[in-house]
Amino acid sequence: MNKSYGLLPLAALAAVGCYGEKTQPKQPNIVVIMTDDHTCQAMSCYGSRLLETPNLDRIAREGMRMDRCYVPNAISGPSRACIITGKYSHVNGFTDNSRTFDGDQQTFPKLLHEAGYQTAMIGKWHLNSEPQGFDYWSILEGQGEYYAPLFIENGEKIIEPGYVTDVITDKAISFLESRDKERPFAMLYYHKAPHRDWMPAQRHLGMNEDKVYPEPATLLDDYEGRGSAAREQEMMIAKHMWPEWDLKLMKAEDLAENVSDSTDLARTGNANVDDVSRANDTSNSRRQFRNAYNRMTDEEKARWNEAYAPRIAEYEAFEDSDDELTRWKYQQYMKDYCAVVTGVDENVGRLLDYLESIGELDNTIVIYTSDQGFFLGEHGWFDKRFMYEECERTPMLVRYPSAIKPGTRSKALSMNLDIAPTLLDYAGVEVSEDMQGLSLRPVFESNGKTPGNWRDAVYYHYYEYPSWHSVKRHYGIRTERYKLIHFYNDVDEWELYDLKTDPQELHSVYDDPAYSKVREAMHRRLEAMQTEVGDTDPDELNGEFFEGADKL
Ligand code: SGN
Ligand code: CA
Repeated sequence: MNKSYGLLPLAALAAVGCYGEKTQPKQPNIVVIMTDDHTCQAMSCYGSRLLETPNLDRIAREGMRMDRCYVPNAISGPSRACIITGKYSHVNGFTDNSRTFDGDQQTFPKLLHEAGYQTAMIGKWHLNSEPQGFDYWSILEGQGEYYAPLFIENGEKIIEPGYVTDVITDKAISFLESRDKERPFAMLYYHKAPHRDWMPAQRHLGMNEDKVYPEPATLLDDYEGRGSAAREQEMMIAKHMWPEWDLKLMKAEDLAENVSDSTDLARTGNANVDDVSRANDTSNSRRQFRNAYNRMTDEEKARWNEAYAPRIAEYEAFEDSDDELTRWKYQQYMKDYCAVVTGVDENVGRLLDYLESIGELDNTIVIYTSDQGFFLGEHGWFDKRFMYEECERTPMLVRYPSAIKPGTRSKALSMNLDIAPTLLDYAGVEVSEDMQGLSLRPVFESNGKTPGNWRDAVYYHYYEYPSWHSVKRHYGIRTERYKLIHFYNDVDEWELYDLKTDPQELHSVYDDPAYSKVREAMHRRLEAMQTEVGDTDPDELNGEFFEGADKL
């Protein structure tokens, strides 16, 4: 038996209602729930008007909702690497999705494992090297598939029948069932959903058919007031959302496995992004969707065809203006995205209920987060990558009743880099000096008040350009009120936003004389931050060949 558990019976350790150190078990269980591309705008506990997420809301109601949690690099692999190392991308080396994570470096699962935890990694890993430090791992290959997903399980490839969100949860529960009950566990339970192309589970097909979603005010944004990065991206619902892959506008007769209509090789690794940009290369759309669709069983396909037939008919009859088409596409996007989030919500509920049924829920730190936020039509966009609020900010809910008062909300500036030191802190494992995140323990244990000497700014650096969606490289800093961004590489442009007067980040005030003092102060703060985090030559990748182009 682990010695820290030997001291007191579990029931006594899981005291509710006291938020001090004394009542906490030395080694609580840990479950980090991560979704892919889920954003606060699609969670009812964050005030979403798009859908209800009762099980995620439960975590917020029984724990803490963090309102200002930011990622240092809003893209999958990099964000995941930041979480497990507690270090920025320029330090852990995983700057963009093409990299291969150096798994020999220190990570929090490894440290927990050494401290006696049983560790598991289940779902989307996306770090391109084998997981290290886990007793059990079962990961999706690359992005993974919604139906009949392929897993690599402790090194062996297996296709699992069913729907990915359900399968990941089944695996999580069976790991917990077969664990050594004498030792604490730390499980990374990482969903593929709701990543593009937003394929709902069978039971959710058509569930949002009659809904009309509120449109974001900036759905038809003209990008006035910002620089070339906002204008030149390729993530517009109007132009870059593909009819077949994204909107499922493909008829059964075109979907047969033996039909082939393109020689495009982008997904298999030979596309030259200089010739044709990915997001503009719609020849992928049909092939990708056909591949995804043909993972379904015949019964599943039949239900799918029935569910999407009305949408296809509507599209074929569409005669309205381009703006109306954008608005229509936005509605279809939301129907699918929200249905996929419902699948996540149900499965998170299933996992919470399971933990409760075995008596471990209150003795477990449950974190819910996403690898970044996402655009749900704001600025006319889908995808992420920008240092703008919708995706730099990520959801963060934490339930741990012996440290966190139920129903608290925190406005403290937090980062996903903080997850590693926080968990190590609660597990009683020393947090090494080179970890760059902060333990959130003082934030959790001050009933929603931001502790006095807490951080006053968060740093950001995005590198993946040229690549998917053509978002230019940029770095910057966000404080309570302002955001300073530098777009570099093929441009040299600064943006400054006053988040108090312009929360939607529509008008850069960088050249506004009224903000000259703020601008200077923000430049100074940015430089100090870059020194502090060790990103002292942030433009250094300038001109370096982007090795990711053929691997993403
Ligand atoms: C895929 C998607 C992109 C998406 C990246 C990165 N294209 O390449 O739209 O930006 O993943 O997403 S798709 O045609 O394959 O859907 S990330 O969350 O994994 O970083
Ligand atoms: Ca993602």
